[in-house]
Amino acid sequence: MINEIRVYAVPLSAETKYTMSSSNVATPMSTIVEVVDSDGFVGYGEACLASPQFQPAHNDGVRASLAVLAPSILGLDPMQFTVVNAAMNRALTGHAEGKAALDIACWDLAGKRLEQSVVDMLGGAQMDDVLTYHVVGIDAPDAAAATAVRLQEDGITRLQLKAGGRGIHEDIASIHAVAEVLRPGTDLAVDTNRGWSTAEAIQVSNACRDITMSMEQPCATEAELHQVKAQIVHPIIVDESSTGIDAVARMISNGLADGFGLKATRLGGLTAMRAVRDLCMATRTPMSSDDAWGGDIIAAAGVALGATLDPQFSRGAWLAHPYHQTHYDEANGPRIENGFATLPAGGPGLGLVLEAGQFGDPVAVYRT
Ligand code: 0XW
Ligand code: MG
Repeated sequence: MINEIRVYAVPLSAETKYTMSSSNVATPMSTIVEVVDSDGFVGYGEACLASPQFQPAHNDGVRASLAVLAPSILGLDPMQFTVVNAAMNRALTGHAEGKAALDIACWDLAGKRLEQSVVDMLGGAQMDDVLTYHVVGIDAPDAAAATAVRLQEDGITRLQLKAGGRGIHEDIASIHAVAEVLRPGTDLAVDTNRGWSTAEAIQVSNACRDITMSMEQPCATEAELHQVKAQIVHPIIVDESSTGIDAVARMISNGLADGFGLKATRLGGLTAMRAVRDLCMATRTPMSSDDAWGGDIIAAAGVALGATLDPQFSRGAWLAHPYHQTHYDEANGPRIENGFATLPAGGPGLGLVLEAGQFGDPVAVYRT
């Protein structure tokens, strides 16, 4: 049974400039949880929001939510994910990010108990190395194109160009500049992180009608996405509006979503991601397995889930470490080579080797 939960705060500064329509990423404080059971097995989970503007949650709030969530699962069997999640949902409405950190730690711990990898517990890998996608930030057209060239030289075949938060003529110029340097086989998504009005989204789509690309979360709300859907020529990928399995099911069945950008921390962890994955795969709906920001723990969870996707319906995984260059496990933390992320090979669970005390003093400790 779970008898101790320790919480750590770890800064993960963006060393490479990282820009979105709503915000620039500065120094997000990642929340790491260490869940210990009565036999001394330890599991790790993590949640980290890129910026307070990105989605309705923030990093101090994650740690505040744990003051309610952690005590609610003390004494429970960490292998019983359904029971653990039900207890957290009874204790606190919402706050999926704190729930995700604890849920992921339970998967890691359960894997160590079972001597199985989280990938195998999720059903097994359909890819050994996981396709990744990379961001081209908000920039002048020539600078954005230069980044796109460099990323493709590094073997990247999936680009996410950020847009929004400035005049749409600048966005349109950057989209055209990047499109001109795309190699055959490179996929382009233009992501405004909720940045355009409906009129702007329609204008951009029309101005880029000859470009093969998708539009990721072009507007802020599901209602606005519906409004633009009939008037744009590009597929819609839903990111910020995919807040839970109910929203995902609705947007698949009403035809709004052509694909999803999914994050374990927004959905509530690997248990929730597994359910949404099964829904997406059963309905042949492409999805990515990424997260807002974070280190090796959330990356290992994202890559594990990403490896289990049917390759035809995988939009890839996104990892933050190329931007903050921090590894918790230098040897096993997921690496990207030639556009693919490796699965951590450090043993069962998430496959990372983490040491007690490596994250400094806990900011909170909860005990039975
Ligand atoms: C590229 N991401 C997965 C990471 C950022 O924090 C935001 C995000 C997205 O697709 O919006
Ligand atoms: Mg997005």
